[in-house]
Amino acid sequence: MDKEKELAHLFERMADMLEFLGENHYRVRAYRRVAELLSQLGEDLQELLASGKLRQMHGIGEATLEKIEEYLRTGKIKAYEELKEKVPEELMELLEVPGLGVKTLRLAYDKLKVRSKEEFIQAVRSGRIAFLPGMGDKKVQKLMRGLELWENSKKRMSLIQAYDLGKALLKHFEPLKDLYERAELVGSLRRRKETVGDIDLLLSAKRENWERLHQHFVKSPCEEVLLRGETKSSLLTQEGRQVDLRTVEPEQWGSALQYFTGSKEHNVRLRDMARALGLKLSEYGLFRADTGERIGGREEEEVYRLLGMEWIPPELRENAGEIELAMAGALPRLVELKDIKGDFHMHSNWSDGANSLEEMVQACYQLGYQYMVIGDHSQSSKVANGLDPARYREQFRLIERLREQYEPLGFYILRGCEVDILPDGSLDLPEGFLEEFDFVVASIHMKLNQDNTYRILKAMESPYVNLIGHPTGKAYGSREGYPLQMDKVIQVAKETGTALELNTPRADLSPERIRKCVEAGVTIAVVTDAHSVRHLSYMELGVGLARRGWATPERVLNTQDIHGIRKFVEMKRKLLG
Ligand code: DGT
Ligand code: CA
Ligand code: CA
Ligand code: ZN
Repeated sequence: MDKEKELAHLFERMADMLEFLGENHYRVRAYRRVAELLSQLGEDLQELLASGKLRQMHGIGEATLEKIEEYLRTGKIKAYEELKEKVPEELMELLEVPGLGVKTLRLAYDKLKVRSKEEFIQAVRSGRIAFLPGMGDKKVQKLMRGLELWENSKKRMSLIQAYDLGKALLKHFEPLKDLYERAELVGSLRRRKETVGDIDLLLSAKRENWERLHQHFVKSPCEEVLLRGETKSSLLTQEGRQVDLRTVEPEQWGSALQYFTGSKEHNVRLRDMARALGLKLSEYGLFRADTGERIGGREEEEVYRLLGMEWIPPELRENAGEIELAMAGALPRLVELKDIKGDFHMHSNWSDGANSLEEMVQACYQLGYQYMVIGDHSQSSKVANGLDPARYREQFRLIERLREQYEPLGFYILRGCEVDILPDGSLDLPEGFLEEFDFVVASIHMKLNQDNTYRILKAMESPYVNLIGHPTGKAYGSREGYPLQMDKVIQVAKETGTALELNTPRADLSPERIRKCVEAGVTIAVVTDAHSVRHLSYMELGVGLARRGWATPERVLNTQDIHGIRKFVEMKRKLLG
């Protein structure tokens, strides 16, 4: 599909450039129409060309056909190359800025001698843009906001942000559920990538309903509608995030789901394999290359099966060895949300959480867990209202009372803490006191700019530390994490029977590092680090991140029942005590 896309983009660009040059608007419109047609063909371009169907499409004239053929033959379009000599192409990128049109751009070019993106942004920020005719205060402000949104949209969002946005989108479509068969968030969000560029929603529906679905989509609260088509629409949310909607026929569901889930690398590999089998795979289905006969595509499993492999979980689709294993029927059984029996890291309003301990307990129980560890901060974390031993003891009494209520229901509340690892590697609570907890998480919260390997190694030597919280110090969006000798951490974690944390909101522990832990036989714990009841439900994303690291149930502490957890704690105490 790549050629069609590139071509659509070229025609759109040419339309912009022609408009910029003051070309008559019928001609400009004709180019835009071609771009739109190309971006939603519904069939392979080469085939449409060969069969003569393209020629018959309304809006495709001789000159256009020539350009398309020229591009397919040479990879270039001469008319486009010529336009590029007359118009600074990079200025055209600015047309993505909400509220900025060709007219303003042209004025800035003529009157302010703006020749590049940077110069334009500079002209807006410095206020020079206000000298253009017709540029009132309101318009300048709108442009400033537009630029901000645009720059924001170039940044990637966190998995959690994307998930929340995606869920809201699915909800937006619920009232229309009679108009479509299936709906799924696809792209990097379905693959549970730790950062997401844009949100992709796929709907399968009868063709006669597409129009209404797209209509409903562009009516959702948004900043700007970027594209409104028959198969694809895009919009920019009020936070400046792009959302794409695609509609397909019910019988295309499987192949479209496969295609739009990606990754691109995985798809390219898969298409090559199809070709080697004499088949052709696209978002429209799986076809015989010679006769064009359609042999499948309604279900995703079917697509993989017809290519001679097991269905591959979306989190693994990065062309990182998963295809070979799927061919051999040897994919690992990955951890799943339904394997998860508890959460080890969360905060209540005893420290910096938003909800009471009672509320956190109730929420965990309702999630169907068998146990939970409450882990409020220790005393050194002053900003987080950390607890000293006296307050922890007070909390223990409350836990005692709650246990009377919950244990008969088969739900276990473990006394825990998130104890600070101090700069010298010692712990923020005395060993004698740590012994009173059922489960201890130890984390670094200060001096984040140095190699902190020694602190983590020392903390793991304590018989009472069961889990190293956010071991790499990574915080989404703000910090990359401190230098860390991961191999040493893995080795000592294994020797001491200490688990390493996969912290969901921070996406701490990259897939590569999880894979290393899994291979080394180190236990990881997936936690939500919830600071409110709502955060607890992000466990699903934590599990997704673990799956991206090929984590199997045996390697994930949360898959063990309460006896397993107690044994895990006891073993370490015996080993090092
Ligand atoms: P993102 O949005 O940057 O986090 O990453 P994705 O993977 O969601 O990428 P996106 O939104 O551009 O496209 C969604 C999926 O559609 C992508 O994972 C694979 C498929 N796709 C998009 N463009 C192409 C393409 O040019 N070639 C192939 N083979 N697949 C594509
Ligand atoms: Ca995407
Ligand atoms: Ca997209
Ligand atoms: Zn922490």
